[in-house]
Amino acid sequence: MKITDAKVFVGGPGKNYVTLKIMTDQGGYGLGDATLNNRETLPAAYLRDYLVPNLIGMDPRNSEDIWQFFYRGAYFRRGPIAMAAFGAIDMALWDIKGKLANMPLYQLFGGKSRDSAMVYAHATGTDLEDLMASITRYVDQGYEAVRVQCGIPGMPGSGYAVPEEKGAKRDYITDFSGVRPKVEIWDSERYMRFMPDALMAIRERFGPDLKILHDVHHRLTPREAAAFAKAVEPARLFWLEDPTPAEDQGALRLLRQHSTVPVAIGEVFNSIWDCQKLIEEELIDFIRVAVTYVGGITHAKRIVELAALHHVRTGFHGAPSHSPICMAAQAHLNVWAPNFGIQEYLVLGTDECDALFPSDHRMERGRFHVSEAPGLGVDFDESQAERYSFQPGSHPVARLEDGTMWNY
Ligand code: CS2
Ligand code: MG
Repeated sequence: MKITDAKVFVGGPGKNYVTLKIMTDQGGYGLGDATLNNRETLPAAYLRDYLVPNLIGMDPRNSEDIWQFFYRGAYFRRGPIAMAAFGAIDMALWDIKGKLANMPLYQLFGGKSRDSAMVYAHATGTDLEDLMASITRYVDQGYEAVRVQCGIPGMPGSGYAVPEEKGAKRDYITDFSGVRPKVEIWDSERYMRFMPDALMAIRERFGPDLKILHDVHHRLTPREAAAFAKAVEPARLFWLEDPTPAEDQGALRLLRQHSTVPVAIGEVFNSIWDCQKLIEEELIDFIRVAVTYVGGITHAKRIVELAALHHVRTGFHGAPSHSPICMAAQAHLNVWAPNFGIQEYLVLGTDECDALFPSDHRMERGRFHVSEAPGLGVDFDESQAERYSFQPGSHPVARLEDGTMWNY
């Protein structure tokens, strides 16, 4: 069996999805997602210029060897661009394998450990009352878990993932007015003064059962993060996400000495080496890698298995930047993984997105139900894809009030 061709598409409804389609000499095909938020054309170029020409003629069933060939063969290893490109290939090869076996992918991993996967939604508010209203909307829809982000009084620009107007949503932070980012202002002191009481007020309003998550988006120093984690303990969070800059794996030691708040980190990681220390030293409780950014299912599974040895559960990244192909790969891992924790999932399944990526995966009352179709269980409609093209966009950047650049 041989790979005969592979095509790369960039575009989608309000997003720049990077979709890879690998064709075989037996008429079948597999799909992969290489979307790297706000840098989408780069994994697409890596695929088109270097990886696809090498893929032609390879046996698509040898997904492990193909992964090693690209990873080791590049010599200059890792990094988000390369790993997203390898990730798309790996997903597509698993998709082909599942279709050959005529089984949904989770069966090839070891079957189901659960019927569906708990997901969390994003509640956002310009102020606490606005946030409470947003949480209520999700609780009423049956969600058991909600990430809460709130505007900070006195902070111009308000804070990470906060909407501009009351009642508005801010799920997707990319601004498509061009590649020059808008500037948001950050003030750790004001944030640390306000947020612990706000989280406690949410706990009191919604009672003991709601799973409350909060994302610091890498903005505190290790000492500040330790103090913050201690201060939010009474709110009994499900997790505190990215309290410190993710590249410093040692930064969480101080937090661990001062607090038992569950910690989640990893959405910016590209490999097992980025989280090895965090997992082996048991400095985290949830690993948040995305299947796309860590080189696909082959490498993500290795991370999940290392995590399982150290009581670390999964909480895969599910920002709307990932296409339904990545979300499908994660859905299969979620129903299999013995150490599944939760899945981030933003309901952005607009009609256009469903038309571009038809599937039987379904979300119901805060739970994701995996499709029983062979392979990944998601398709790609090329005639729909013709409607879209790359749109330049950017994240905002963060600066302190005096102008100093900070972590977005
Ligand atoms: C966020 C992301 O989902 C999350 O937890 O931290 O939305 C992140 O800001 C984006 O993926 C950046 O592209
Ligand atoms: Mg996050």
